[in-house]
Amino acid sequence: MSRVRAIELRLVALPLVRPFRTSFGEETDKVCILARVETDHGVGWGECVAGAEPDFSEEFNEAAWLVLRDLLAPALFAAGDVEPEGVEAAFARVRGNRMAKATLVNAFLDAWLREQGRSLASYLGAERDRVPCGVSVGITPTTEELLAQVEGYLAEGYRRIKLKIAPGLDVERVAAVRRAHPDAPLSVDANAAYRLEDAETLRALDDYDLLMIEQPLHHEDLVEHAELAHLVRTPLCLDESIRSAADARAAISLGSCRIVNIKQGRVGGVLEARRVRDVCRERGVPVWCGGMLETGVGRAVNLALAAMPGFTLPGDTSASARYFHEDLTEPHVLAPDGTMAVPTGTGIGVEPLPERLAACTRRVERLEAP
Ligand code: SMG
Ligand code: MG
Repeated sequence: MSRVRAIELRLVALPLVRPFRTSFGEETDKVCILARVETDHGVGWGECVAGAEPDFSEEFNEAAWLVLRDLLAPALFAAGDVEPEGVEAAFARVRGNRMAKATLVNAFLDAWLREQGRSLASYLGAERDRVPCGVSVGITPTTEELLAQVEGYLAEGYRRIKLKIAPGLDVERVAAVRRAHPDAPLSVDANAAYRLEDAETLRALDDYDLLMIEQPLHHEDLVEHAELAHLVRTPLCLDESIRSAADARAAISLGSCRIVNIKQGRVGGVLEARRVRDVCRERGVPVWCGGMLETGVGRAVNLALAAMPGFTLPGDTSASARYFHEDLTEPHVLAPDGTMAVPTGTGIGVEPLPERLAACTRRVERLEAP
């Protein structure tokens, strides 16, 4: 049991090594909230995966800041002595806002595990000390540039390449990459950009031996995903649609997907992420660990998650160098065999480096228990 005494919220901004374009927009900087939780026994860090705009999800930084400051922090202070599940219970009165909740669930868990001298990976029952990694390639201005990026990532050792697609920037691009790399493990991610009427285009992707099509349709269209699953051969994977273990149960029961992308930050933290994994595992559905361009803080959490049994496909757990010239933490490094080390230190196993943190901080607010 631990009691939270203070929470520091911090908005940070780090330039990305290259712009990241998806079907819904382009980012040139990673801007996110970090929370530093102080308990009566120690300190823990959490990263919020919300972005600057409500595009990937309804949540976005300014709204998440308000929810964290005015609702979740007071609820956590009022909860008194708690264990990690108690943090989730303290937040139950607030509907949704899972990205904001994940920030404090994970930060509390980090502090709690550090106090016990235990790593997150061991707490989650991780069975591997290294995980195979994939990489997500944004939409590029030209096909040539896409081919150059894919070439580079394969040369670095990445075990799976995910191509972002959007209507009009799909079949030809995928065909070009497949021609250049006949045996590379490839997948695509549409970030909800298509409609069921686009089934012909999506069916055309069947010719390119893709591991999956990720989130082709709207995030609320589980039934339409199930219909689409009958029209394409390539397995469908859901990302935005899965916000909880209950969502995973519904999607699998309906036949909306055959694979699930688990992002702990999207589902309310690592505890719920583990429940999503459990639901999928009981039903024989493979899962993999998604990414939200996290800094080294969130990425450490993702690596621990990806090391759990059931995570049978390479995740979007790429190296620090894929995202940043300088990460906030010591860098996560890809080995030539396409694997990365799961942090072994206590808690999440990493901490922001004070000078980097200071350099990229845009705003800080300290909240104290009454
Ligand atoms: O962390 O490597 C990463 C990014 C992986 O493509 C990625 N994430 O829909 O899966 C997804 C996207 C969402 C990112 S939007 C900021
Ligand atoms: Mg996705």
